[in-house]
Amino acid sequence: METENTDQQKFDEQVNKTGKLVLEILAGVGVFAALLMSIVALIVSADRTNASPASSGVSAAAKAPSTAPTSASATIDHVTRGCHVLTVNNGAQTTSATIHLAAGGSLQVQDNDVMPHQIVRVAGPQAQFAGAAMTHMGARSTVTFPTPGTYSLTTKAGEDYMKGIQTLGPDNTLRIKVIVSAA
Ligand SMILES: [Cu+2]
Repeated sequence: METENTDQQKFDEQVNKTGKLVLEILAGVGVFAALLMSIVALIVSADRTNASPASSGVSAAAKAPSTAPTSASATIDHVTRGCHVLTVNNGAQTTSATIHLAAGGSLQVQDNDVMPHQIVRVAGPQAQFAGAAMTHMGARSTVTFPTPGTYSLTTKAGEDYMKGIQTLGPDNTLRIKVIVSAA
């Protein structure tokens, strides 16, 4: 009996231990699972909190790489030597200018010269011209650049509006290079 009892007790103890162990494992798994879930929940919520400014930032970020402006202005002015020069964005007078724009951006040109100028594209993607033939002093044209790329523009000058205008040297050829980056 005594041994039987002991055996029984041992068996019971063993069952208890095993049972406890199983319970402990289950509890452990449960705690682990709960931890895992809360970690997942944290990650998800972290992602969401990151995502909302990021997703609203995406459009801004997509536009951000292109810090290029969406518009530029140039004037064609009369000078004695070479007859005409360019002034871009109120900068220095030049015969050859480089302009940076974002895709979809536009360049407005005003012809203040004593002769007409027609603005033409000599290289690069297709550009949209409005009022390209500037046929009076103060005439304006707008060139819009829909796609990224490098556009080369020049002007075809016409005859002086009035007689007797003296200039020195051959007439300048005006060149405008427009580098258009993705919007
Ligand atoms: Cu001129």
